Amino acid sequence: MKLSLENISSLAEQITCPSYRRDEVQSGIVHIGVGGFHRSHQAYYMHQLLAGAENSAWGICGMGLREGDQNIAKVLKDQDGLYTLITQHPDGNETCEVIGSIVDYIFAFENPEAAIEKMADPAVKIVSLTITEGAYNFNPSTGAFDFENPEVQHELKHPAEPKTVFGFLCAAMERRKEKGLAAFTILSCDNIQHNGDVARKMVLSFAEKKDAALYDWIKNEVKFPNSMVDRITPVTPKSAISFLQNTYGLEDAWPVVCEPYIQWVIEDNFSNGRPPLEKFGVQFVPDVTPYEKMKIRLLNAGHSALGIPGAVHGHPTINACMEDTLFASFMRAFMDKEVSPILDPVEGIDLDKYKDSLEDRFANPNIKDGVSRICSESSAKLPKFLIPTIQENLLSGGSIKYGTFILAVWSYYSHIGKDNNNDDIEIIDERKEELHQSAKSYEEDKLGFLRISDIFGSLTANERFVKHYSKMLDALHRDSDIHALMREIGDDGYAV
Ligand code: CS2
Repeated sequence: MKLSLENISSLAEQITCPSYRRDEVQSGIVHIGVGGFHRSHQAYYMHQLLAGAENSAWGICGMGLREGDQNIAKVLKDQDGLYTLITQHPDGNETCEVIGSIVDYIFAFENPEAAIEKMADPAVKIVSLTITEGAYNFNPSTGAFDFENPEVQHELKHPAEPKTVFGFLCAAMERRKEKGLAAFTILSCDNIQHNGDVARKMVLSFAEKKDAALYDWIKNEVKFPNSMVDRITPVTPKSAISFLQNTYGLEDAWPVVCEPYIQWVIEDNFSNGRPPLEKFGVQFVPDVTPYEKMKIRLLNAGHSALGIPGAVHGHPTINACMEDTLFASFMRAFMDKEVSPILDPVEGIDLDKYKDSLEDRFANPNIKDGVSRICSESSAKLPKFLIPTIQENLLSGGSIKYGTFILAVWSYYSHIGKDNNNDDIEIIDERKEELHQSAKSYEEDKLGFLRISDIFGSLTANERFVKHYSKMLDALHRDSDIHALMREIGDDGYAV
């Protein structure tokens, strides 16, 4: 039976379905970037909230700004916004639940006017974002907004034709301002430290170029809480679709698979009210900085520490990396020796236990999180997840060899594009060609890869870093033996 509103009462006999009247739910939230993560995380929290009485103002209207969002737009339209969330437990059990919190969806790429009008609806109180790390459009080494971006240039000249999140948000805020409406909150849910502050800085930079009065209005009225989000959500495997079909007779074209763990920590700083999410385990705190730094530098960088060497070694998934004891101990040593020393204490969190729990989560054999997802868009991720850790350790005189190894392997991976079985590595990165060209210059210039300064800053100027990096990259080019190098690094083959 096809997943749709019409079939929900029959489906409810087989599988848990929304218990609330979806036709009575209003969209108090517009969410830009409805990917797997949004559907396993925020939409799941809102689904729990909607099941409670008097919360019907907090449904979600999903929005897709990119051409590539057409698939999700079609699936959600065909299924009345419904989808199944499959939570995979480490013991092999799974929990399946139909989620109903996405009550509307606008494919903004095709219909920008409808998207702007929706965001200017008085019922909308929050616009939340999972637009990926790269879409914040800043130069990671200077932090400045990139006005060279051709899409940004286009939308500044033609405000009625927004392309990026900045064009859309500013057009909507302009309309709210004209109508005399209260501002919405802009809630970033991407893995960037100080994600709210970064979103604010970028939106204000764009608005300043557009219109001084709008700039002032945003500055005074719009709140941008920082938040830390967490739930591992792999790319949906085809097997999830057939599993639902075989187990429940349910036809869902795009379910979501995730782990049981879920966390959301938000600064309690909203422009126009917020849902009472604390009832569902969301933590509201005055300052999210220590939580987000801990999560991004340990979990996200830990993923890259496994995924990039894993891709070259030929491990398909993160749990396969964790089954390889050399990989698992490499990652733990990276966390213990290079990340823990630069973290601030986090109230109520025992760091060792947190790292233990990350190991368990990564090892969950039923998540099968592909290394290709982890390595995707590394050019946007590593300047946020890893490079600042290396820079901070260089300043303090701390260990850098584990982090440096990850960068050396990334360079080798971008250059050769083949794993140790001689199979092609699937590289997904907007800057793939540029990364390949600079990595390829290794023969003439060993540090060629690192000369992309907006990614690596001035790492090439640091002697200690350069010494380790060159030695590791040479070793990789000699025999690409990831295990041998991991062993050597662990055995103190590379002095601090
Ligand atoms: C991953 C994240 O993108 C990545 O490389 O580390 O998607 C990670 O799975 C989530 O942030 C978990 O909360």
